[in-house]
Amino acid sequence: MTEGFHSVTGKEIPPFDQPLHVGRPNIGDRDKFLEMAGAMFDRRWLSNNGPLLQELEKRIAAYCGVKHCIAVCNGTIALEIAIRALKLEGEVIVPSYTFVATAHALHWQGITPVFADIDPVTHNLDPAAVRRMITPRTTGIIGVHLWGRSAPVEALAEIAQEKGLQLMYDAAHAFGCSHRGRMIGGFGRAEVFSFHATKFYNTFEGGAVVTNDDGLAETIRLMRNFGFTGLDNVIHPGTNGKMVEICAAMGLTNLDCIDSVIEANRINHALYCERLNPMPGLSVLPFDPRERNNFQYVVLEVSDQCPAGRDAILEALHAKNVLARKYFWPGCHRMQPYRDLFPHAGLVLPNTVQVANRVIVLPTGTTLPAGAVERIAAIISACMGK
Ligand code: T4K
Repeated sequence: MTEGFHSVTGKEIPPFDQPLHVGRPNIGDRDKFLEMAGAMFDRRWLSNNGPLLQELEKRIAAYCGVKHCIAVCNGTIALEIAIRALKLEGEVIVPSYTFVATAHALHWQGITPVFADIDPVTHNLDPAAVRRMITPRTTGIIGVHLWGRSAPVEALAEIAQEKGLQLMYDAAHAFGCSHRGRMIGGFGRAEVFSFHATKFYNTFEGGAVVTNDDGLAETIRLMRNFGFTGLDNVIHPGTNGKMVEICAAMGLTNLDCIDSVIEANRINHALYCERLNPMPGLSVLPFDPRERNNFQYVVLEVSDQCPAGRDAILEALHAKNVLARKYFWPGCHRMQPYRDLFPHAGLVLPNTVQVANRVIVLPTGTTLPAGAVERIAAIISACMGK
């Protein structure tokens, strides 16, 4: 069948006028934002623990039900600071099926990321695989709540406790999500959010470490600002991880509309499920309706039963200006420097390899034009020859 020809309607599907990106930013009330920006200019207080930052940290901590939120300039620095604050060293177990920042945040600090396989159904770390990767050099585990669906937190806590390992989470995808009714943010010793522009909730660039541990929070606050306490007194090694006031203003603006963004994502996700799940070999990753979800990622899995391959579908979508993504292909273990450091890692990561070869992430969010999901589904249907 000709690519782009829709067999049900018999009509050629036109390409979208504008590219549909995965991760188009959601932006709240511009007037509110500009008002805050104006007040910030009047105060001439642009960074360094300003009033907007302090308000944002309080609101995020309350939203997640945790004692401390330390907002920083991006999610990667948040990971690096948390890793250092937990004194991780040697080897740390992480999934390979994640954004490369999870692994880089370790490698950047001279720590070896050891990749454990995932559960092919949940896409999250498989606790049995984590156990298999523990060596005498292992000091910790970083779980990732991939796609905003919680990692196996009870099983990982049990392993960490039994083996004397630190446990923290890369919760970059999971702001606004819950596990068994408890908000993500309070698991492990610390959790890290990303508020990058492409996340469903953004502060332009930004991130945060959240924790219920008073001592850890104090250390992380010091580390974020070169270890300064007072004007001339440096009492800890540190870096510059500060979130600036204009980012905090964006964060406060976007917190006010977070529920409507989630609702737009939920509706898109439900419609994608309705349109794509009946097609042979296709399934959209579900979210547990008993939990709070942000529905940020619409993850389409293309199985062997599908008449069209994953890459053929992706190509057809791109041809119509739908810039769907192959997140997180091919897995961190196939990216540099890990590809050279661990050339045979794939042998112990069969589920990672399989899932990374099956997934397409589709566009969602408040900017998706009306009727876009139906058109995207029609493009996919047509390229399958259905
Ligand atoms: N851990 C995990 C599990 C993560 O997923 C991430 C980040 C991190 C840690 C690190 O957090 P940060 O340090 O980033 O705060 C994107 C994002 O850059 C990255 O933040 C995110 N994960 C990852 C999943 O996706 P790319 O390189 O795939 O896409 P990018 O940034 O080029 O944006 C995608 C598309 O979105 C663009 O083609 C165009 C569109 N876009 C992008 C921006 C920035 C816009 O329309 N407007 C924009 O302002 O990484």
